Amino acid sequence: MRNSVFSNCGMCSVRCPIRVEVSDGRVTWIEGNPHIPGMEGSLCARGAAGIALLYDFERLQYPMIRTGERGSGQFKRVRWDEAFSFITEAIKKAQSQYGNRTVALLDRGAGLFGEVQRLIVRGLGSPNYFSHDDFCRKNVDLAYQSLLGYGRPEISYDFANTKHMVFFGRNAIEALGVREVNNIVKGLENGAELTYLDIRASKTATKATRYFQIRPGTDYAICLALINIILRENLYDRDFVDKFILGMTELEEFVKNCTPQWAEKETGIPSYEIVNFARSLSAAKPHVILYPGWFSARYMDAFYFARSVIILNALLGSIEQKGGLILAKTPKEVEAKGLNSILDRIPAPKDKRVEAEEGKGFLYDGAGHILHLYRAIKTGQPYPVKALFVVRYDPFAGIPKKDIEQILNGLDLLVTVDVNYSATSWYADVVLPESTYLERNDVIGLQRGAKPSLVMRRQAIKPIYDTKGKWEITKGLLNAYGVGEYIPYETIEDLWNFQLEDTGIKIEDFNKNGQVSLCKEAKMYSREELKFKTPSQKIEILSNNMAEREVPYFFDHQSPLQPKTEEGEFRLVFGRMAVHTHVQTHNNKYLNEIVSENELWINDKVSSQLGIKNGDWVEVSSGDYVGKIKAKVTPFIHPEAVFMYRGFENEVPWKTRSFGKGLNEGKLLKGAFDRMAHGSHTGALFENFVRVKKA
Ligand SMILES: Nc1nc2c(c(=O)[nH]1)N[C@H]1C(S)=C(S)[C@@H](COP(=O)(O)OP(=O)(O)OC[C@H]3O[C@@H](n4cnc5c(=O)[nH]c(N)nc54)[C@H](O)[C@@H]3O)O[C@H]1N2
Ligand SMILES: Nc1nc2c(c(=O)[nH]1)N[C@H]1C(S)=C(S)[C@@H](COP(=O)(O)OP(=O)(O)OC[C@H]3O[C@@H](n4cnc5c(=O)[nH]c(N)nc54)[C@H](O)[C@@H]3O)O[C@H]1N2
Ligand code: SF4
Ligand SMILES: [Mo]
Repeated sequence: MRNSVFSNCGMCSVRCPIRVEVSDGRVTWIEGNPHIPGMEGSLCARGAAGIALLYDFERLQYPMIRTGERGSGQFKRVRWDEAFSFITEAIKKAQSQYGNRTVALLDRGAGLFGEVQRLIVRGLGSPNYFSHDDFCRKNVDLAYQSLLGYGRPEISYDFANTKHMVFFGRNAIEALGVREVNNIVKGLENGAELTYLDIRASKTATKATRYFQIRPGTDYAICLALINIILRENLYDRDFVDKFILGMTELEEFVKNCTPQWAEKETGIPSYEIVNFARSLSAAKPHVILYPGWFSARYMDAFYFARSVIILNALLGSIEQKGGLILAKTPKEVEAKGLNSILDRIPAPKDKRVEAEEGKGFLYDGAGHILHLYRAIKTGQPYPVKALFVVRYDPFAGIPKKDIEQILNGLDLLVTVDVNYSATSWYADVVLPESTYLERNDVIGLQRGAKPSLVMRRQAIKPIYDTKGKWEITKGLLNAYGVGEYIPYETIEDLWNFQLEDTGIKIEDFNKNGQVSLCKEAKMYSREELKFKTPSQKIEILSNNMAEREVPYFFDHQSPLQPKTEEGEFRLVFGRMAVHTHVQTHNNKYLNEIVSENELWINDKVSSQLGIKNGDWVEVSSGDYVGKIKAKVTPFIHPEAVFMYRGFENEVPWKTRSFGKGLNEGKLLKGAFDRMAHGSHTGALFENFVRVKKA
């Protein structure tokens, strides 16, 4: 028997709509959902390799409790009820000593189906929900919130209709989401320009109209210069600026010395190029997109950099504009009723989150700051966090051993919920195996955008091993803890029906293609109707929110430290590759066959001074850690930096295909997990220097 299931990919957090073919109970084919615009049947390599994850013997198969020392890899198989009671007992013990708030949950991210993870922590009476965003998109998110009152997930980019797109190290062609890439390509085919700035020529550079090899850590300087030129030469959209932007006088004053000549010294990009760039942006306005990036936890000034990019969009009038940035509409704004929230059924805890106890000078939101969480675990300040759940996230795969040890020393209980043998699971006290995305149902999610829709991830086949879906794990945990009434649903259909109550939408409505739109046409506001979600309903350069948290509105660009390259010192930079998702796919049978090791990109001129040739083994060191990797000598990287693709050198022997292959960039990040970026307290992962020498 053969049937088709519409669902969502789970091989990365983009969650592309997919069609899954099942023949005689086996998944035989996955493709992009042909009914969804932008997908048109396409899928990336990782999405296609979902079948290899499903049928992988080297993934989690049953719940486990640790029996040996942490890190010994000794576990015993247990029943689910045993695992839940063990966890409950440990949590009650910790809470009786330190209060309910001593429990925290660290989540890869809320995303489409993320409400469930929040239920665990709230159900256990703690406010301490954290997402991984601090090492990913948080600066962009906080910057959008400060200026527009909208968060990053509420902004979409109309690449297909733009005239000029600008990517600052946004390597969209490799670090990809399928729909986004398809739309970028459509835009290029329609004649759009692409200006790309990166310290190295990535695959995206090969598609660019204009590529600038920028000096690492200086994107903020070029943005300030662009603002300077746009204001000085009156290149902005006066109508938009007059209607919406508050703080123009202060902005003008702030950028007055940020001339193109000054920016040339900082960035290495000729001043006339910067001037021409500003003029070409203005010529294409308002159909321009300056993309403030996705992974933005790179440099100490990343929050202010993200603000400057959003300000540039505003000056060019590209917000809520065809071919520009588009604001998400709530169900109410499109005259529909949204999903009922399960979270709202659970009383909000009265305790304050960890960082809410940490005074002012930085922004935060409901997804917390990981670095504050780590500090609370390590030092007990502002209060002890003793029990940690880590869900769909593998933080220990990307940080130095010493940081792992300090975190473990502070914890009485570490529980992981994963599908794979993650590095973090290796050290956990209890490991809870989730069913893969092809074997489970998830709660219904809201896909935001100008045309919001509801999305359902459906089980294609029954779980192969003794694993559960996230909502079942949550229900089991809360039951064992004695608060089962928070999730009173016996089946996923009961839960979906609760979510859909009064929406006029039924479960069967998802049968056709897996999604239900909440309106017929995309909704866009005209400039007469447009209001922002800030207190003033305008774009607040002088942000009320920042004033309240005592965060300065402006921040001077600081020239980045110069490594002594002649002595083999470099800034360490890393990124994603098209065929892998971070760490999680390196052991995937298909993807591992395609790429199983990384190399170190190093500039050809510098490498010749150091006697390093293409293909040589080199030693890369940071503090007392030394790793080995092969050199890729190339003119296509800035001389101050070395680069590697991330996530290699898996240390968990359970995963035999990827064990020990390549080099892990995370081990080289000494001190990075104690460093907090200006204004946002996010990570700043590219502020590390390493030594490179021939091995
Ligand atoms: N295939 C694949 N796609 C993915 C992911 C994945 O794991 N695999 N992960 C997803 C996730 S979670 C994220 S956060 C996004 C990340 O999306 P991106 O941020 O686009 O991806 P990265 O690979 O981190 O890109 C980093 C680029 O920044 C450059 N860079 C370093 N320093 C500077 C600098 O000072 N200035 C400029 N202009 N560039 C600099 C690096 O050379 C590199 O090319 O990708 C998403 N998409
Ligand atoms: N050193 C270093 N640190 C980084 C980065 C870096 O480049 N280098 N990048 C930062 C960024 S931008 C990001 S987004 C993060 C990414 O870091 P991670 O989120 O840790 O990266 P992934 O490899 O995607 O791992 C996610 C975990 O989720 C598990 N998983 C996959 N599918 C499922 C599922 O369906 N259910 C459950 N329960 N688990 C699942 C995987 O097995 C894996 O253990 O790292 C951040 N930190
Ligand atoms: S971008 Fe690729 S891996 Fe990510 S959800 Fe889409 S198909 Fe899956
Ligand atoms: Mo990310």
